[in-house]
Amino acid sequence: VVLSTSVGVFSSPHSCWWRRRKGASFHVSAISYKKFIGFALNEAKRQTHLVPSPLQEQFNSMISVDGKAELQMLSFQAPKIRLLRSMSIETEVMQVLDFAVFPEPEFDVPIFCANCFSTSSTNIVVLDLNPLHDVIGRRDYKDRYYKSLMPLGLKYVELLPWGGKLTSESLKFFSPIVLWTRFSPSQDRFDILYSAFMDYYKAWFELIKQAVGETDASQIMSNREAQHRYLTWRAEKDPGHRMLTKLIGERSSKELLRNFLFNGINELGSRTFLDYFPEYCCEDGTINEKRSIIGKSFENRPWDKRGEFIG
Ligand code: BLA
Repeated sequence: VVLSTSVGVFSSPHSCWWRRRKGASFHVSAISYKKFIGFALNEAKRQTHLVPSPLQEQFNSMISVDGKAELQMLSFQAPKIRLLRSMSIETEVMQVLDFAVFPEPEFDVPIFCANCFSTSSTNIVVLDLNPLHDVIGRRDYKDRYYKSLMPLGLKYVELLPWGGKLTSESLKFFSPIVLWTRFSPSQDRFDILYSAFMDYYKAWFELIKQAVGETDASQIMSNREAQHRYLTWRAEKDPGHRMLTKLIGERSSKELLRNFLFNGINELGSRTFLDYFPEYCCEDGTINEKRSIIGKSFENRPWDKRGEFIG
């Protein structure tokens, strides 16, 4: 099963039929994130010893309720890597990529995060090495992982402008090099996005390669809790939920979110969403369904060129 899926992924970079020919206009239906996945798996295989995750058997491929969309899931593990997983969705009108790599709790290395949502009218993208710990309060952590990456971030920040206001709570999960952008379909932008994806991914592998595993139990615990908090946030409030529920129904979508996309929720900790984010508690003790309590903010990029938070 893994093989057949991978073959599909790997065959696509060789058949770049969508590539721009001189004078040809850009057809949105031609967008595909398959080459992103193909690159990511090849690069990971070059860098480390990937083996299929036990999750692969359960989460492989799904067809949407209306029969029009296929969801493809791939998952692996490797030394230092708890989970490397991908979900892509392709329909006639929409293409989605949700790609993430989570380190083992011995490492406080950031989480690789690429989320792209494309239709014929827009592309919504978050590409980042999401910090595990607070980069606004903990300068040591920020400097350790992001100082040397600022030039890379700045290069793409100029090419992929800030996407405008967003759920304010999301910001503490983002790093000073986050690429949060929206753009209308264009081959040039799509090429820039692919290049950014490759560069950020390679940068992430550099970080994990150099990282030395923590041996102090309380540090490991703190990494574990930080990752659990991140997973808990995304499994509950990620902007893709509504679309996933529409595609595969509420039950399957919950299952996909908790057991595949944000796997680790049941293993890395036992605190609940409301333990981490009590401001979402309704009077009757349930979780407020709003995505944001504070509201949307940050019309402009809230970091300066040195990566200082100015929001
Ligand atoms: C929109 N996706 C967004 C937005 C963000 C993200 C910031 C803008 C809306 C907002 O402000 O919340 C992405 N937010 C993230 C990420 C983190 C975060 C990656 O906090 C990490 C910490 N997006 C997906 C998938 C789908 C998807 C899988 O990743 C669909 C299956 C869809 N994202 C999607 C859609 C929108 C969106 C439809 C626009 C709708 C909206 O603004 O709510």
